[in-house]
Amino acid sequence: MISDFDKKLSFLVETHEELVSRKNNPVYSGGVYERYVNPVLTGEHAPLFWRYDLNPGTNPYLEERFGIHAVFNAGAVKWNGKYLVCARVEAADRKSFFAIAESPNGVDNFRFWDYPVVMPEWGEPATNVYDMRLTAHEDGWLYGVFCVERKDPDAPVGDLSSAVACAGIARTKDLVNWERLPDLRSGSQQRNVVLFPEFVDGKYALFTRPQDGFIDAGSGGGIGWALVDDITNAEVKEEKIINYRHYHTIKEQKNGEGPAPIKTSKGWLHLAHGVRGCASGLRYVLYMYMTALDDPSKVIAEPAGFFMAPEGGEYVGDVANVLFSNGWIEDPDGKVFIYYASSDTRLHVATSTVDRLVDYCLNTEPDAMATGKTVERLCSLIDRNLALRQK
Ligand code: M1P
Repeated sequence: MISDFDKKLSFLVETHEELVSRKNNPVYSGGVYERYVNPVLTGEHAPLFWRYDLNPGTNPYLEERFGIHAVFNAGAVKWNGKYLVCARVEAADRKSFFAIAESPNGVDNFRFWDYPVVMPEWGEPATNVYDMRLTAHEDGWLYGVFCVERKDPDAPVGDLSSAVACAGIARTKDLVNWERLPDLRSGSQQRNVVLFPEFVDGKYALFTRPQDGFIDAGSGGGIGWALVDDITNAEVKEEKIINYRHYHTIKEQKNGEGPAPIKTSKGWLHLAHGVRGCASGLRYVLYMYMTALDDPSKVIAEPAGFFMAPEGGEYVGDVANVLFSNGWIEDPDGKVFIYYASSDTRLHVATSTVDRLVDYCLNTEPDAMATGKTVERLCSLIDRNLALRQK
């Protein structure tokens, strides 16, 4: 006779396999990229052997023993022909950690490796780690730079929210064994730090995001740029802001570099997030910009407004109204897989090509910072299109 435990387990195994193996299809989304119908990873994609004690002797009711409610903000890399993401996995206890999932085609069938990343500690053990950017550096290492969060030792008694964020740095040759390097030293808190893939003047280069406090960028004017002599003892000595926040834009409150930029013949392609405040809280959207090939810190183009904003079900989740991206993969044929997360809950993919993204950046007009100019821009497009009709 089949026991209740076995019946429940077969149901779980069947539904999990259905979820993980379901095919994903693109939908037309306006020409620059295609969104896909299904998220590529959710908490439910986590293996059953992470979530359940599968021994009927110790778990007769087959209860979930380790809740995982969110899989989001993932670094990404093409590795031995597979599309790999290093996702932020958040357990029910609100601690997040990293785990690698791989797919044969980049858009579906993402399966987690058996174990999460066991990241060595550096200094005082972290309370939380998240948002790893993966960079295959020309020095031959694959780096992971991520946010490390610890309780603020100077927080007043009773303040159980204040924290200190800095950038953790680790490197690997196989994504299993990680060498943890000292955390980045900087005069301010840092989040969204990204390692540039090439040496610049013989130094390692970082995109930074200086911030006054744990949440607020404050006097931190935007995305920064810093050169570092030694990545095994990294310190921001000088930092310049290269991509500013602006009043009444999608990045009024804060912004942050996404994945490491993609090199193209016309410049470096950047994906970033911008944040503004509104009555419903903070709104996170994605935007793009380009920097010069011979100076990756010099902005040469930035289309007005957002590149992607939450749509439909993407609005809803643990932290509503958020799109965030810290991973993309460029295939040799120029196809780009953009891994973006919605509302700190699930991971999605959108696809485009380097050519289309460069075209978007170079041929979409920048924000002229005033409504009259926006109307002028629209009227000019209408003029040109209506003139076509009369031909
Ligand atoms: O909750 C939205 C995002 O908030 C933080 O990003 P930022 O530092 O730019 O505000 C991060 O915690 C990120 O993981 C999260 O998605």
